[in-house]
Amino acid sequence: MRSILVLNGPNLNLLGTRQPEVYGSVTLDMIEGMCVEHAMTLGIQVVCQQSNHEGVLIDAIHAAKGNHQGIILNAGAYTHTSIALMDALASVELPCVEVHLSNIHSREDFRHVSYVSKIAIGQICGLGPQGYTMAISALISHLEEPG
Ligand code: CA2
Repeated sequence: MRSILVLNGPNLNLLGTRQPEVYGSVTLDMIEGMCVEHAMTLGIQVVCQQSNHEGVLIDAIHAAKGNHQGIILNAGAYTHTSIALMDALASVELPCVEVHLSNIHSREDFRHVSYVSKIAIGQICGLGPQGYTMAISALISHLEEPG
């Protein structure tokens, strides 16, 4: 069975508890539940992980090679800063769809830059939790018919 890693970065464990005006009221547990449910309808498996630590995220990306066929990544603020995460993504050569709950392009200038985008096959942002399930569908379509 195909397996996808859904990886979330720093502070996303706080979803639903603070700043609901920016990130909504849905918790990360709920988003992960949506991903698992959506994956079941597509006949695939998802494994969800979250870390606040750059090195742990890099290790998770490395470990995805051989265990998963693709990655859904919301790298949080590391999106805008981490060349190390970008290098890790490039090294594993797995298709990655970048997700953001908020529309990073309509926010502060520093959020307009994404190192993840340099490697990702595509980006979904501004659509809230639904972006994750859309990303799973997009990744599966890509695996079935790349290009
Ligand atoms: O919109 C997104 O998904 C972001 O990746 C979220 C990151 C932000 O740095 C990116 O620019 C866009 C921040 C996640 C912080 O999440 C919180 C949730 C609740 C309370 C505080 C922070």
